[in-house]
Amino acid sequence: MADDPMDKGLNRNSAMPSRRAMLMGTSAALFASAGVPIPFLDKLPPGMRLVADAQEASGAMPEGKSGLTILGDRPINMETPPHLLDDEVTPGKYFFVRNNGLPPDVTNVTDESWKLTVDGEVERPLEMSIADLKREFEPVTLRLVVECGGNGRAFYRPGASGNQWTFGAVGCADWTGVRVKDVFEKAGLKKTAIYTGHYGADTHLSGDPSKEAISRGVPIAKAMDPNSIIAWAMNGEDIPYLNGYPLRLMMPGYPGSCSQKWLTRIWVRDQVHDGQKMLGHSYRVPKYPVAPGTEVPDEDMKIIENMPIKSLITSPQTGSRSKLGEPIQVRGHAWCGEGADVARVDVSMDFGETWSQADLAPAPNRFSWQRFTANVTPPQQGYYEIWARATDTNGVEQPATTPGWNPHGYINNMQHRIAVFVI
Ligand SMILES: Nc1nc2c(c(=O)[nH]1)N[C@H]1C(S)=C(S)[C@@H](COP(=O)(O)O)O[C@H]1N2
Ligand SMILES: [Mo]
Repeated sequence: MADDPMDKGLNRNSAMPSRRAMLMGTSAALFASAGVPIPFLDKLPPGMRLVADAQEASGAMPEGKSGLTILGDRPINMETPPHLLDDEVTPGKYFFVRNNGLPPDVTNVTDESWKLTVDGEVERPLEMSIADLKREFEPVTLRLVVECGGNGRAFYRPGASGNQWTFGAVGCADWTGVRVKDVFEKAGLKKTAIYTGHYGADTHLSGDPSKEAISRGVPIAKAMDPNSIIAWAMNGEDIPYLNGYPLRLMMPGYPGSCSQKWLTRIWVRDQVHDGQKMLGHSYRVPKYPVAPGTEVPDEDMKIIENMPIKSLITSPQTGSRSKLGEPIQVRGHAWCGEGADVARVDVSMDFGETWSQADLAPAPNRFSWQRFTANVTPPQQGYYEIWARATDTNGVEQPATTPGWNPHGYINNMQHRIAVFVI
């Protein structure tokens, strides 16, 4: 035989997995030895592995949450399996949770009792209840993405410490609140105002009350963006407890860490905020590309601002089956930070050899994710991977594998890949 199937990992007739399959990892070996063909295997770029089956959720699910994958319980961190993010608007029960400390006691909180302070470089420091916010400013509802800066950390090599987020530290909901800008205009920003510093009511893991769990900030221009809001509702209801009830900031397009939960204070600063997790290597990446594993000095790190172009396949669920000849409808979302919009999404079923353009629904407002849909019809039975690749209006597209390595594994916007079996 001229074309030796062993070389393609399609080892139908032997109990032994082919060498190529073994080199590519256990899943390929498994499929090949079980006699499942992998029709486009010869297109799989060298060094890439087949997608492993979906992770199962484990541990006790906190009240109000469902189906999430628990990464840790002190502090509690949970990500959402991609197929549970299929809704246009992520329901509260599926919204991921990223906590740096211990959530506050909010049992007796009311709209009158919860107070927000705005102070620092302002003419008139304010202390307002949620009732005051609702009364004094125009309410707005915006559909906004929250994505953790560390989403995708699990895929960097060498790995970084911290939560091993895969794809699901992201969600998109309808948030209702008031513009930070309107509140700042009431307080009157001084000319010296250049940055914000955010504080929440959660406590440091050590229990030390003088320490913050996290206190991040943004440049004043970002805070003054009309899409930056102080929100008291998510999807028309109270914000879920673990997502910041009763009040949180939303700084969409920036790493999720800028969207302070259980918000109690915005300190307007005359310098770049130096709160907990603003300095050192926290939420920072090297100013220049570095080789994987490089130790980067603090002064060569810069603060992450806009999040990169990204997409997620939310249907079908990875590992699912479909019938030969029936088109598979591929659905998902695409989003990006400031400075660009989503221009297009393409999908591939042959390990990135060829791509077809998906339909892209318009966004209801800036910083929402956008639905994409495409049909693919695999040509024969077997194992396939569906890959999605979003491109922004600057022509920047998602990389096939991890982008530039950085010490803490931030802003990984590599393409999402799912496995499907055609039977
Ligand atoms: N008060 C407070 N706000 C916080 C955090 C926190 O630990 N405490 N985590 C931040 C981080 S790192 C992220 S990614 C988002 C996650 O929002 P979510 O838990 O609602 O999904 O909240 C941010 N706001
Ligand atoms: Mo985060």
